Amino acid sequence: MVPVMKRILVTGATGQIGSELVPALREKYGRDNVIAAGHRSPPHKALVEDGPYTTLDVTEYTSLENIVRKFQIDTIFHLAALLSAVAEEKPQTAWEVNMQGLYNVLEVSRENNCAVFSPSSIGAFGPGTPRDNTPQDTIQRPNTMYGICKLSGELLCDYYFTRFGVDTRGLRYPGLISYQALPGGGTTDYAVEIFYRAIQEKKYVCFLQKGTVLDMMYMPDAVRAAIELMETDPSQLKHRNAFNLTAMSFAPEELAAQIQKHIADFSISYQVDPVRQSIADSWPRHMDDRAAQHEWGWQPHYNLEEMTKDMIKRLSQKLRAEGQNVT
Ligand code: AKB
Repeated sequence: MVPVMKRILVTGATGQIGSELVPALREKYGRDNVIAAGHRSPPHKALVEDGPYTTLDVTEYTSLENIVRKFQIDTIFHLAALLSAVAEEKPQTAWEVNMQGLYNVLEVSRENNCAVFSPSSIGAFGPGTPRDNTPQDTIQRPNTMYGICKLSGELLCDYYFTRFGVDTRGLRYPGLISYQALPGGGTTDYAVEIFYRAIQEKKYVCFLQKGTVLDMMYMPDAVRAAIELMETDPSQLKHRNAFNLTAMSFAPEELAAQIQKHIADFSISYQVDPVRQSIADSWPRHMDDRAAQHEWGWQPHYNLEEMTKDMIKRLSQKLRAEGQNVT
């Protein structure tokens, strides 16, 4: 039976994915049925004006439980987490937020009969994983705190499904590119920063070296994937936590070349950050996402060319509307 989401909680709602997932869910399920929860006061007025907003620290079980009960939540999109580079700087905080937060969400969902969407990442793989056409089921020995949390999270979600019947589902997201909110602390952030610098200064200093190919996706596809997965009849799903997902793969110089088609005098140079470079070198270049295609019909809409065109257009509009400099 196709699941019905009536009352939805989105944790990490002010983050890169949340800022676009919340409006998409509100459009589909009604503004009052999607409760946005962020760790801090909302950065965009729209989050509060367009529907319910609450502050929440996901490491506090009782606060989470109170919200779930107060709003009679039946589905949680659990996005609150530290990204890879920040997690390497603060591994203890990353474990606390990423693992305790997920554990609390799963426990509250077991007690209150909620379905859970929990994003995994290319970070759940490691240096021993095949980097090209990375299989759905393969070696996973991540060597970063972020990756260890993502892999443990996949396993914990599997456990809550098989042991307690909690309807857990997840995706292994590649690097995500978007114009609304900045990612803040990931290894793939360069692919967002580059657009800001290209539009505002026509030059960008990249912290990953030339030739570093990584899997990537444009945010409208990432948001649609999360909603489509949660709307799928559970009897179709074999790989619940978590599906490989991809849309495009490129190295920094390939993205720069696409940008140059729109901003001819844009230039890229390189100043490598060894921490983020070594994280990137342990991640897949291109995942095999046939399980997602076969089990729930996944298809991306944006490739590198289409994403670049749309990003430049929409980010330029956004920056102009904010009164910021656009060259
Ligand atoms: C990061 O770079 O940490 C994230 C990810 C790929 O999970 N964008």
